[in-house]
Amino acid sequence: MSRLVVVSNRVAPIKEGKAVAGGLAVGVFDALRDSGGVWFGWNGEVTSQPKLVCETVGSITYATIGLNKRDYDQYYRGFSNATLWPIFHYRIDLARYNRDEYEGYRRVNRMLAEQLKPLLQPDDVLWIHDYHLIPFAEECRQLGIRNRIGFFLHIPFPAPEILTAIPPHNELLKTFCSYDLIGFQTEVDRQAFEDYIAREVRGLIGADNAMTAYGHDFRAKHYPIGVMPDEIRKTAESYRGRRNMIGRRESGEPCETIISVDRLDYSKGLVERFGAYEELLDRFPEHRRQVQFLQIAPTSRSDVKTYQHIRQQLETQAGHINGRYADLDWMPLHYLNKSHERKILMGLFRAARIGLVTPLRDGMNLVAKEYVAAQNPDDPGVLVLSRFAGAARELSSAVIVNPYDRVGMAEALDRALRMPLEERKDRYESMMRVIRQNDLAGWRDNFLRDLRGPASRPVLLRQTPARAV
Ligand code: ADQ
Repeated sequence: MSRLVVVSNRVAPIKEGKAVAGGLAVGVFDALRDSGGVWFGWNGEVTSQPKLVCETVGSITYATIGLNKRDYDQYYRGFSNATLWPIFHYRIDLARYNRDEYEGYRRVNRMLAEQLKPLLQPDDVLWIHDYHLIPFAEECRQLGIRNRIGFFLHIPFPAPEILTAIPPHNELLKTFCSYDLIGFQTEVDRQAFEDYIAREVRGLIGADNAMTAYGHDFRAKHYPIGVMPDEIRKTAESYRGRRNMIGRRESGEPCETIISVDRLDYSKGLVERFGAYEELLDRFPEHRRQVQFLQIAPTSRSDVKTYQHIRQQLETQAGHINGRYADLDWMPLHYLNKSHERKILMGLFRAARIGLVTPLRDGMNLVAKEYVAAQNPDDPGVLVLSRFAGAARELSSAVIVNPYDRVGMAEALDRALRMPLEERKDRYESMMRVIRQNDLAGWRDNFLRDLRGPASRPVLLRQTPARAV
């Protein structure tokens, strides 16, 4: 079978057993470990003389390179994280556009394609990940690379009305169509992409997920990313460490735990979530001293301005909630910015009565699936899940909430805290069926099978007139 070459913005400094924050890193690492191959991308360092370094650990060769300061500012901090990330998460209000940054983004994609070219073998299959690398295939094609190239978007794909706020959207989407296969998390994302192709560029939409646009034939399909449920359950069962801090107050009296684990990001809805928890304590005084909320949120992108702002906001809110409600032997909110080892997280998930996952927008959200997979089947906790997480499309047996509805979320938490065992089990079993069906191996295998499969020319089904842009 042909070798797999994975390209992602960041190649995590992963050695077996090390903590990994970030869903992409977890998914890709597990996929490559099983099949072997090359993982190529940025090593996370900013340096004046970037140099490609190859290191083989187990079955994976890590080929990494640094970025110079200008590239880091324009490609990473700029166009990727201050333009694409907010807009793809429906936050036009937080986005900025700067033409130099866009040019830096294109330049780094070109440089990365040039660096990768000498490492490639003719029958390698390339799998490119996420929004930092949308033009990567186009750059490869211009260098004469003819390998199959697929792309998976881990974040949402916005509706055309939102996407067109990016001034060079047309040029950007033109490069997107150079892939042989484009994967999305949900059917909603794929449909938004199809709408753009059909309405904005008069592309052709064919049967079997085939499309033609800008003179390229490709497929676009959804592949919901999953987790490895058996491994999670085993890890969660075997973890004995700090679990005692959960489920008890300092005095030793029982206390239910609500847990949330996210990268500290405005798309994850932490501010709204803290507000909902305060509302719960306010509106349902019977839960005071009976419940604690553990929010683990390691900082990310802390040199991007909007991230500094949300961090300050959360510190103020956490101080306010604890100042208002805490007692000598009860801390209502534990707010930790530290990253944690996976086995600790899984153990904490299992011990917590509620998994509270309430992003304002999220491509999928692996924490939601991990929380469910970590539960004890005989006494499972309850997943409270935002309707705006991709995971809500699959996990419809969670308690689904709207993260903009503070009182509605407080009521959902109250309901989850009171939920009888039989209902908890029913919901858990139904979610586990889906999690098993669409696990991480399935996600990878389905994507790679389609990428390696025959390319087909699209059959015209519908073509709509172009709109004025
Ligand atoms: P992320 O936005 O990073 O990923 P998510 O899907 O929740 O979000 O993945 C986070 C992963 O990192 C989980 O596996 C979690 O266990 C781990 N993690 C989080 N906090 C941690 C901590 N403190 N310590 C250790 N590990 C931690 C992007 C998209 C998502 C999409 C994923 C995968 O934004 O929507 O689900 O990619 O495609």
